[in-house]
Amino acid sequence: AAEDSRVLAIASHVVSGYVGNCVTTFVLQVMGLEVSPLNTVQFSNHSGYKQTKGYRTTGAQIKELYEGLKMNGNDDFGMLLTGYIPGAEGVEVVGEIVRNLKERKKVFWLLDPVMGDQGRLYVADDVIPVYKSLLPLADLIVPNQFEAELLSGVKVDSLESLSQALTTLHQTYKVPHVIITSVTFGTSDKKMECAGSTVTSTGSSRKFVVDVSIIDGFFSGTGDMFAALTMARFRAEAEADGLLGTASWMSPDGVDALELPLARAVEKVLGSMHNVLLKTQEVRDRRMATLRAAVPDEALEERARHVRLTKASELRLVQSQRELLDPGDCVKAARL
Ligand code: PXL
Repeated sequence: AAEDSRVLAIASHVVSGYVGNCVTTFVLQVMGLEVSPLNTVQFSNHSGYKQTKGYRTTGAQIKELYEGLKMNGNDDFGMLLTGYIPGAEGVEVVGEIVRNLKERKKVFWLLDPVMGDQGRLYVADDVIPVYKSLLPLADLIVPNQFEAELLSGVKVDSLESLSQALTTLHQTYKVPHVIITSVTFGTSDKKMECAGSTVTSTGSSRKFVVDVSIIDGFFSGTGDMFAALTMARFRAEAEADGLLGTASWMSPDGVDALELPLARAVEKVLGSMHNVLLKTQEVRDRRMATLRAAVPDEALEERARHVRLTKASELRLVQSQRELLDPGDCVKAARL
């Protein structure tokens, strides 16, 4: 049904550039889904620039916007995608919204528990217990390595501990689908792992892992691109398997890990992301060559040098519509 393809996207907004809902909205629309962005912050640009202006949406303001949606019957969402929410009261309100939506109809919640990366927290400490309390409401969570460790208590430093973290996340929070999006074991700077799993009706899980090649540079918004593409691709694969009307799009018992809709979706997501990032890198390198020919790095203050590189590294989403739509077939999952 048409309304099942409407997505409520709760994440940040930037006036210039691409992170949060600026990524999610474009990606989901290109993929043919209706999206309603509810912005948790409005900043001039993302935090990678190291200088920014703007303001946060309060918990009360998020609630007010949701009340307005309900008032006009514009709350008929089939899916909910949540990303960066800066404070605990905002996360609590999002929990109330999810409960309210799920009481009335089946809604699929893809929760990106945005808390930090590479050992560093970028939300307030008190956000962690709130996310932990809400995880049992989620259908799919997409933590990065740091967030997966924080939520599971498992130190992820090998394929075995990666598999254990997936099991622990399923068992602790009763989440049917989990993807740990970017894992490095410190042994290579060329490769990372993306691992996922779905629980079966008997409670065990089937797991897969994908090798991802790292593209040099620093890109913001890649987690948001991953979540939005995963929403669109997982929905399409679940629909192909006739699972859309079922609880959490759960596959029947006995499906091989590599035949899971989640695994097929992740292969396509990572295929597209690789090609979007290659294009982004190419454009960045061309721009930087031009900029440096006019004004060499040495002629600039450190801050100006950083800002121009950060700007040149913005995701080239508008230029990558083909890459989003055509994932190629180079990325293959393996059983974990
Ligand atoms: O997901 C990346 C992101 C989201 N929202 C804001 C950000 C960033 C990354 O820099 O600054 C506001």
